[in-house]
Amino acid sequence: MDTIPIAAAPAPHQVRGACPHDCPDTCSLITTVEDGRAVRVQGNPEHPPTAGVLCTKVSRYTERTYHPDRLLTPLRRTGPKGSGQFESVGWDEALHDIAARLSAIAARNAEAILPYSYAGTMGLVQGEGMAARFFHRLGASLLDRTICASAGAEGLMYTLGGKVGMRVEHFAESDLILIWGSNPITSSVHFWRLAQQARRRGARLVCIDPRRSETADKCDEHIALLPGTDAALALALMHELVTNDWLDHDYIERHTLGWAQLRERALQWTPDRAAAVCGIEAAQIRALARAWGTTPRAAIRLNYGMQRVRGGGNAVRAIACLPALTGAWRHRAGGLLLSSSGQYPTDRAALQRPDLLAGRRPRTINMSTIGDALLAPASPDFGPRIEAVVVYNSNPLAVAPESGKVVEGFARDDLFTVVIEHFQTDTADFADYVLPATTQLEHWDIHTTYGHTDVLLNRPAIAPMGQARSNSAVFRALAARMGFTDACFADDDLAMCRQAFGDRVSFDRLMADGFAAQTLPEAPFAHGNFPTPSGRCEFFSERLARQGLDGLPDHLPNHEPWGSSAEHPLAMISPPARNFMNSTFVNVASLRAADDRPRLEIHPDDAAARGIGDGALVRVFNSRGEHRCHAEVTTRARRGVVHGLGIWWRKLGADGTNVNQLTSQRLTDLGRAPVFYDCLVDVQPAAATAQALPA
Ligand SMILES: Nc1nc2c(c(=O)[nH]1)N[C@H]1C(S)=C(S)[C@@H](COP(=O)(O)OP(=O)(O)OC[C@H]3O[C@@H](n4cnc5c(=O)[nH]c(N)nc54)[C@H](O)[C@@H]3O)O[C@H]1N2
Ligand SMILES: Nc1nc2c(c(=O)[nH]1)N[C@H]1C(S)=C(S)[C@@H](COP(=O)(O)OP(=O)(O)OC[C@H]3O[C@@H](n4cnc5c(=O)[nH]c(N)nc54)[C@H](O)[C@@H]3O)O[C@H]1N2
Ligand code: SF4
Ligand SMILES: [Mo]
Repeated sequence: MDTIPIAAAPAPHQVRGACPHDCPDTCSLITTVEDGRAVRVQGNPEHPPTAGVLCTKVSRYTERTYHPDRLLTPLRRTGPKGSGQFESVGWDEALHDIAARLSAIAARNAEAILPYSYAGTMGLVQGEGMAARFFHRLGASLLDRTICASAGAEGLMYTLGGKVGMRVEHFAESDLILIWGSNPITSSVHFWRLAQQARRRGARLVCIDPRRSETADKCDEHIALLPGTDAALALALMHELVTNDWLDHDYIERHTLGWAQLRERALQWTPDRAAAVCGIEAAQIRALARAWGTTPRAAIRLNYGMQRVRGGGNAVRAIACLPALTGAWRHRAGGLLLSSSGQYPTDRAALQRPDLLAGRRPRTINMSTIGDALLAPASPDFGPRIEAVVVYNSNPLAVAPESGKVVEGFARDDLFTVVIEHFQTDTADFADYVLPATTQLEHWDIHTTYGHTDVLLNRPAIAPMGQARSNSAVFRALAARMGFTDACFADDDLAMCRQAFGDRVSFDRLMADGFAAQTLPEAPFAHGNFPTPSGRCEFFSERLARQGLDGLPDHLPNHEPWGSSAEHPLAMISPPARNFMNSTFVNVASLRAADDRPRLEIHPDDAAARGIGDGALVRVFNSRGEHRCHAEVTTRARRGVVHGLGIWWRKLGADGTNVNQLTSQRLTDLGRAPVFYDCLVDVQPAAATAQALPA
């Protein structure tokens, strides 16, 4: 049974929580506490999407929580930026100094202050809850949180009307599942469970991914296209649907917009043309089209892996048209799911209080180009130079593109940086103050997800470690120091959990069970009703056309298309590693035992052509930089494409860099998102390079 007073609980007991990580599965957690110490974190068997199972990472959550390197006191920098030299200080002193520094900057121009945060926790309270109130009241620059999903989100918004789609549980009843740009065995293991249920019933699973991922290994078919060519594939599938008349004319007529135009575009994409662009066989495209066109309960699990390229938004648009063409949406086990997060009645205004801006309209800084932003001088276009950054729930030194510039920006001596963290990350090394944060076992929060559609409540299981405070407690204290007296700064975390949904979700149920399911339609678009302006699936988007953009989806070649550079002939993608969560968990010993050093997967032919043996130290390079890691010679890589898995901590790598040393700050077609997987490089044995250097 759950208990609220933590220290008072004598006997071993269990506390219900929610996994905070940026994973579509958002599991319901059960933490066993003995003598005030969390001894086990397990999946809640009563929560259907969790089904009693957690991934390897989070089943090690106690190891991370009680890690000997947990930050337990506030720290003030004593050495040069980046050196990692700090001294312990008291909260009073730290908060006093930080408030004074921020107040002084705000007195000149609050827009010179920037929050930087992402999804270290996906909680609505410890994410953009009290923090948003604080920065709104301050009038700081706004942050455009584009680093993960905004290209796909916009693509979906223009086509289907929002982050909406199939209910994930119904994939178990599908007869054909395209796992497109996703490696669920790594990144969404509960979806994989559903796909296997479908398969046991006879479903066919097709994986569309340049990499022969762990998931591709286990599917019936793998289509290993070149990175950034998904729209070409989708358009050629449409070509086949048209020429073979595998179309649901009634559905198209009643529930879609712009079919005549899309049909014409699709007819330009013969399988042969697309095959040449995608680097695959035309026969594979024809077979896939036949399967999609002749299977009523056909479903696509699309994921964000395919939208981290220049044309990512258009690619999502093209793929999102496929279920409407064949009327797959008529069935609850047909359609598409990229994200379910648009299906919550969240009261963001109550949580984040944008009204505290009081008419001010601060500029917006794109988090995906933080390197350039930190280096930008004041100008009429840009506004004031950034003078202070407050980082929480993110590790930009490791995760943001073109890290050479990000490091240069954070190294500025005239930049005041506060990092709220669990650990001394690469980013924390550049802070003026590091403040210790609580983990999910130590604070309240409330969660939506982007996979299933339940709401989850997270209760604290143990007392905060050391002097750690929750993000909201830190921003509450800073607000007080800065003289913000608005009543909302007195709300405690539990009150904020209640505000997130008001009466729209039963808080009693959340308190009792830890989760609450929403009542939603089984087959949301069986009869149209898309949340677009027209209520239809918009093949042609007037909204895009009005912005002077193509109203139809198209294939937009990468910024750095494969084959376009003799100097950098390899395309590099850098998808998640199974045992890490972005850069989180990289410092957890038991997880690193399985993934002991940064690797680059490379095809045997590409390796042989460069004299690279398995396990060799290599330099991966392009015009933006160089990163050293160890080669893994493997047919997981197709010829011409290399994979740098996982977002390593820079300081744990061979030369103090990670793959983002190579990625660019260019953006996607829609959503202003980064293009992590649109990146050309070459690779050489590191030793050979050393010999080639002049004596
Ligand atoms: N274990 C683990 N789980 C995670 C994460 C993690 O770091 N580790 N990260 C979490 C986060 S933040 C997110 S956003 C989600 C991401 O979840 P997904 O988007 O499902 O990401 P991945 O599972 O990495 O799958 C991406 C796949 O896309 C492939 N890919 C790369 N480029 C292309 C392309 O151009 N076209 C196609 N078709 N495929 C391409 C990659 O090879 C990879 O196998 O996962 C979450 N879950
Ligand atoms: N090359 C390459 N780069 C990528 C990607 C890729 O596939 N390839 N993926 C991109 C994607 S999809 C994403 S989402 C981003 C992820 O980028 P981030 O959201 O920055 O993710 P993490 O690296 O996990 O860093 C989260 C940090 O938040 C901290 N944290 C966790 N909980 C709390 C809390 O309650 N309070 C505070 N104060 N801190 C907390 C953790 O300790 C951790 O250091 O990375 C992007 N970068
Ligand atoms: S990371 Fe994903 S699979 Fe693992 S416990 Fe959290 S929600 Fe579940
Ligand atoms: Mo992400």
